[in-house]
Amino acid sequence: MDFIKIMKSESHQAMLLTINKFSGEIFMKIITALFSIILFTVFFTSSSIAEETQTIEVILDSYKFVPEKIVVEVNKPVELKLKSVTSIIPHNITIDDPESGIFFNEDVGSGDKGVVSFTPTKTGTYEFYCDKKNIFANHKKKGMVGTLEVVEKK
Ligand SMILES: [Cu+2]
Repeated sequence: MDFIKIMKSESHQAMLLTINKFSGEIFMKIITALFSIILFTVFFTSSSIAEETQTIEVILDSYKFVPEKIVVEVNKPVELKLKSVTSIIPHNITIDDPESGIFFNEDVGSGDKGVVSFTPTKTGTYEFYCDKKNIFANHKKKGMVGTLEVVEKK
């Protein structure tokens, strides 16, 4: 009799253990699913914000900008990531057209980086240039000029 009782209680415990293990697995699955949903949401929200900003890398060299021509869409934020590749000469990027939301004057030291952010509000073609000049060189006259074209949204 005792033996049967022990057997019964053992199988009961084993069953409880199985139930615990099973609910533990379900719990982990729910947690994993929730975590995936959160990751998914964060990823898509951030990528849609990233899509809104037009990010362009602009290299400042002596005496040129690469690329020379930048095309962006109107009424969408623009971020110019500036990177100087010179070892001595500091440069700059300038546009002054407040009416169209495009105005900045950013110095970039040799080998340095910088960022310029703006939102163009009018389509058109704008000239950007380096405003550095000294007795040796007028950077704009030496060819440190580029074109920003603001076009309608696609
Ligand atoms: Cu310059």
